[in-house]
Amino acid sequence: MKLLRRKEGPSLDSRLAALLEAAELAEGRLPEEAVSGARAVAERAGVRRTLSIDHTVAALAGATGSGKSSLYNALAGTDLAAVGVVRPTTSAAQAALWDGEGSGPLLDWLDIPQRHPAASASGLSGLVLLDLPDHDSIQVSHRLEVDRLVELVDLLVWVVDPQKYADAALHDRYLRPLAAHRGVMLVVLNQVDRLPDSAVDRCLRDLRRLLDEDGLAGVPVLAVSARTGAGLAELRALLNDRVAERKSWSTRLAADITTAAARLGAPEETPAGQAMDRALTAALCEAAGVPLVVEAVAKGHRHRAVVATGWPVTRWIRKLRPDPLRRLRIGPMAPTGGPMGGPAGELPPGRAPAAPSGQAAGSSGQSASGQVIGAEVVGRTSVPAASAVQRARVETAIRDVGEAAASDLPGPWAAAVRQAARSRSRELADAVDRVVATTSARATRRPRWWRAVNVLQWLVFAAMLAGALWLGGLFGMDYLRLPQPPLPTVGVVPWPTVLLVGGVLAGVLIALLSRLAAWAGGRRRARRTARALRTAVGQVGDDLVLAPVRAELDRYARFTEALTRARA
Ligand SMILES: Nc1nc2c(ncn2[C@@H]2O[C@H](COP(=O)(O)OP(=O)(O)OP(=O)(O)O)[C@@H](O)[C@H]2O)c(=O)[nH]1
Ligand SMILES: [Mg+2]
Repeated sequence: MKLLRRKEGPSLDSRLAALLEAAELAEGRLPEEAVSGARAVAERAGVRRTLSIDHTVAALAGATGSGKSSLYNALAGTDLAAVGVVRPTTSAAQAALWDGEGSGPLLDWLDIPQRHPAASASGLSGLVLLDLPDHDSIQVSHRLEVDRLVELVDLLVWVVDPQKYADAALHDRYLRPLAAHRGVMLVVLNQVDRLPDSAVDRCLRDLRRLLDEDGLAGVPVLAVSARTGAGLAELRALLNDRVAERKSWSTRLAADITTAAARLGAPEETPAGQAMDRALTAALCEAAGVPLVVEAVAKGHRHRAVVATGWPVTRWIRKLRPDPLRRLRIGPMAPTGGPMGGPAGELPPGRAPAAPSGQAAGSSGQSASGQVIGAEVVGRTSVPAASAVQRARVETAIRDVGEAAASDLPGPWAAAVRQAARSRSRELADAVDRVVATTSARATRRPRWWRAVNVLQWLVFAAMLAGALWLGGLFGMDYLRLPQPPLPTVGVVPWPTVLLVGGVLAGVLIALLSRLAAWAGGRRRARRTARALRTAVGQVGDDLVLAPVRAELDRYARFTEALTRARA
């Protein structure tokens, strides 16, 4: 008769490893008692397996007066335990040993100093039978002792009597929570000699029904009498089977793992991460002043084009005006190489706050915390700080990312995911500003044709100057009434006039054409920069918001995977 069959499946080792892994991953996410409970199970299992597995520890547990000690004596074949009329009688657990050699360390671990060899020679070799105090005791120490040992023993024999078998204390506190341990449980209805024969069956049926309701279907129930010895042979045979199998210890540990894993949660499908990055990128771009920067890229390009290719006579006027992009401290001339980091004071792109520590000390008007409002700081662009509305939009986008990712997760994990979305938001302002500075600085590269046009402008300017000087010379000679030298002409127009007027017209024309080209070029650059900025800012959002969320989702996926392995 093999009532106790261990399911084929992953080994205890791999299930234990999986449970520990799940506990580790759940650390800080799930209630501490569930996590530490799982760790305790793993630890207990680790110890139990190093102790004698040739011995099976069975505990007689039950209410006071149910007859545990009487049954213990009956099985042991000698009066080892005191049986009393004054309740409760047994106050400390004691052990009866059948071939107890080598069980010392096991009993030390169980912390049971009272050990006696059993007198009966009726098989049961390897059984360590414990007589426990009562679980429903008025003595708290009894209850604690029972609870401690119920957690450790290999086999639980619940002893009930016809009066108290339906006791709520037994069913609510012990039997139902131990439903996963039904493979290592027996229930003994003792004192059946006190019932008329017809009532025994009725009593057994009722007890069976209660046990089924507790989730303990399949747990053997035996009717015995410690006094008359009725049913004791069956009980002995059942115990003998379990002891001979030498499997109760591992079945018990497996049930412990199942219970601990269930306390950690049910493994669920990991939801697919949803892409909320579009809204986040848009909000970050707005807050970082990307539209402003893009406009400045176009204007800056035109500005520099005019300075480089404009008519030399008038281009200096343009030089007096500042470069729109450099005014934002963006570009190769801007000190972008400086220290960029530093703590961002507020949530999203409050540019301007955060002074790198180096500057914080020197400048005036800065608080001790290093917050500088409105001050220009080397290494940061001077794009105006994000407005409250823009910051709120970023916060909303971050929250949406967290909510979307957390939507299908169980409570504590959802909270962890939401927290992950926010975890690095303080770094966003700095990081976004940095990529805005570096990405848009690339738009300040000067096209090669500017240089060619510039050379051409100066050649035309030289021709114009030559014409002017030539005409000036002719004017001077005329003034001094000197004879006029012969004048070369183009058609009827003299050469110096051609040079002067042609130079002016050509210079202005070249400047106008260049301006047209620069206008188109500026637009092209602005478009390209806008794209590059969206990509770069999107990457920052990905690194600082989505990546932590992905990491947490991945952690949850690994957790459920470990939990599934632990439960197998
Ligand atoms: N009629 C009858 N009386 C029994 C039987 N088993 C035990 N008793 C009596 O019930 C009383 C209690 O028995 P114990 O063995 O001390 O009960 P216990 O469960 O060890 O009680 P605690 O140590 O207080 O938890 C004693 O008077 C026993 O003689 C039985 O099978 N039939
Ligand atoms: Mg007793």
